[in-house]
Amino acid sequence: MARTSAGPHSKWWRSPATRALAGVATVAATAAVLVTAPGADAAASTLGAAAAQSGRYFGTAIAASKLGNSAYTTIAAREFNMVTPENEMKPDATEPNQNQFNFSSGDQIYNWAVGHGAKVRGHTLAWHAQQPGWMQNMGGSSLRNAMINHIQKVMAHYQGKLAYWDVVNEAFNEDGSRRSSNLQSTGNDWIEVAFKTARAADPSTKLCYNDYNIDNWNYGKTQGVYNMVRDFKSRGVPIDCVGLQAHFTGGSSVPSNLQTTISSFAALGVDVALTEVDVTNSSTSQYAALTQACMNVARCVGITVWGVRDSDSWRSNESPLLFDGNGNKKAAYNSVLNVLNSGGGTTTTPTTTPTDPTTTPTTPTTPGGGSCTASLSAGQSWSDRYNLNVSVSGASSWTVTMTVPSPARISATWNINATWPSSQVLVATPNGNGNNWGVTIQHNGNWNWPSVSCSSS
Ligand code: 9MR
Repeated sequence: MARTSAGPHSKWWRSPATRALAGVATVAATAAVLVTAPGADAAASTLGAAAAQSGRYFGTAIAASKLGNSAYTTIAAREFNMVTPENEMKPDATEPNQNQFNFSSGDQIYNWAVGHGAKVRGHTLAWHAQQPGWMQNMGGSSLRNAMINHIQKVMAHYQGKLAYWDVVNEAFNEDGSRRSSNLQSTGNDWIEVAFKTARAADPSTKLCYNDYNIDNWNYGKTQGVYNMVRDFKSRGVPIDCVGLQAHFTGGSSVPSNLQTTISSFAALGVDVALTEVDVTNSSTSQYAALTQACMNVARCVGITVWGVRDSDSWRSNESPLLFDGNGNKKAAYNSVLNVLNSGGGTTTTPTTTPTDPTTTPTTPTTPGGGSCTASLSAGQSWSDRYNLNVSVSGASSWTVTMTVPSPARISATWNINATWPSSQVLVATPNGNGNNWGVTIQHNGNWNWPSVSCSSS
């Protein structure tokens, strides 16, 4: 069955810059230009549509228990195009007994979201809180193994379906040191083990670290997380995104250097998102400021508010969301919508064009007396990624090994059984549905096609 993780039907992915460039196939390839974000499009009337004008999403946390409430679902379906399950994909929900999994509530939210044209952000796989009772009492290698098994099984269930996964949540102290927890006590490498496990379990989804109080660039915790991400990037530990929860409630407020924090993380080569936004009494200026900070950084991919109406908030006494308890739009709603509609300031967009690469790395081989050929042809391309179609001929039982040139990586596959010896190497075998299949490749600046070899048996 064909599938992509973020295919052409995505309603938030393609930016106006991408659309503009798509018809200009011969722009010089390597320079970067400053592209003024939109303003030309007519103003959009929902948060999701307004964010989509710049290729971003606008999301909310959804609770499965409220999906029967039509006042709630009417707003949620109309306004948001990214959904985070508020509690339903957390370890206590998905693995209530060891190695016995329950995806009913998580699936309910997933199905509701995709049924309403939204994507889903998985939240969360490894966390010191909301662990099931059996896990809370564990330590050492048995906990390490249980964490690995949890990540593998939960990600397998949602394989190819989620846009992002919060792999690790809230693992740092306020001073930038690691938070002590049973997971931390299994060894300082537990976070990178979690990310490596996650990449192998589902290479099609983006893997995020998520935390609160990492919005202020001058704060110890922000620096601690930044240093971890920088270290992971330098050592090739897979990480694709950082989530700033951005809870500006409980006494905190939007720092003036929020944009510096976002752009500093982005400069490490990760997506950045504001993942759990709420603001005490819905200050219009603070909502506008946080939205503008995201809009001003090309790689700030979206904003999620932590609930639909004030009455849905975990801090409802602070009335921190964009709709009141009766479902009316608040002043902060309009301030966010206006910023989304007026576009960012000036964003840097690479102009490497989606021209078709010129190499033709079809590599027939004849091991074991058999023979097969894997032929590549260009599929759709976007500013950040492209599809390749693969057609195998000469054998019905084959193994194709595909190696993408660093720093490109394969982010989705369809119509094959896939294994991943490394994040750069895909081994494909037939899934019983013919010999035509494909991949999506995040080029990360390298448009050269992968090399392939085919062996038959
Ligand atoms: O909103 C969630 C609330 O319903 C739960 O009771 C709580 C339990 O820990 O988790 C809340 O969501 C948290 C999120 O998962 C991680 N960041 C902080 C959020 C607010 O506490």
